[in-house]
Amino acid sequence: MKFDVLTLFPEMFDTLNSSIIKRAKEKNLIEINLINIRDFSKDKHKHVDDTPYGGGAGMLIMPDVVYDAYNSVKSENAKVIYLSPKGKVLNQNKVKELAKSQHLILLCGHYEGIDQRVLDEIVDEEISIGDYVLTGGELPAMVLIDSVSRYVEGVLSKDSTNEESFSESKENLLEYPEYTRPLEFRGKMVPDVLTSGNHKEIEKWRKEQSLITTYKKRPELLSEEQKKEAIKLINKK
Ligand code: 4GY
Repeated sequence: MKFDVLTLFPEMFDTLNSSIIKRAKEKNLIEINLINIRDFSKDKHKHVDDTPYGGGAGMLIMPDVVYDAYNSVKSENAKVIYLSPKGKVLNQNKVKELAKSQHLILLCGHYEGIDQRVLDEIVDEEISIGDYVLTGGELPAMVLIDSVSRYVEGVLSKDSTNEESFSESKENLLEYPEYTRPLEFRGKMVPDVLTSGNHKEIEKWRKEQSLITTYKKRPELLSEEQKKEAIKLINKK
């Protein structure tokens, strides 16, 4: 999977040189190319922005430089995504869908944004990572790269993809609580069932805990049926 990122601040993406994403790049499972929009400036002072027609605060990135940056990376099967608070809010289903693409071009705005004409010309999809305003599209682009890369074959261990299929795709529930050594921490014990060796019981307990956790923290994720079930489980204790 190839990500081409059009940005004025490529150095912000240094943070993708750690951990799982670093390893995915080293294994050539994903490729992340950073294209500095400033390299496509039309003047010797490397200007890329100008004041908005009609007045108002701040600067806008000019359309021609963005268009030329796009033309330097475009491909037949590429999907162009603009990260912006006006977009549809990203969720796990959208992440999975994007992971099927071979080539994503991520356009990052900064300052007051980008001239609308080039957005209308090249953008296939506008995506937001949540209803709040950032200083640029770079952090959202990194969020998208990170979340999508997890679905690229080989990036996660087989184990984690299996584990996940329960809480993410089977029922869309939150994760159950997990415990490791020591067996006792500040007077609190690890739940008995987890040390019982009874794998059927452990699976049942985890399923119940997922439902209870989701009910307590994010009840809006549950159907009426699931909420009734959660209440039953909570009263059982
Ligand atoms: N939220 N989700 C977001 C954002 C900042 C000016 C356009 C968000 O995706 N992007 O807040 N972006 C703005 C800054 C240019 C992007």
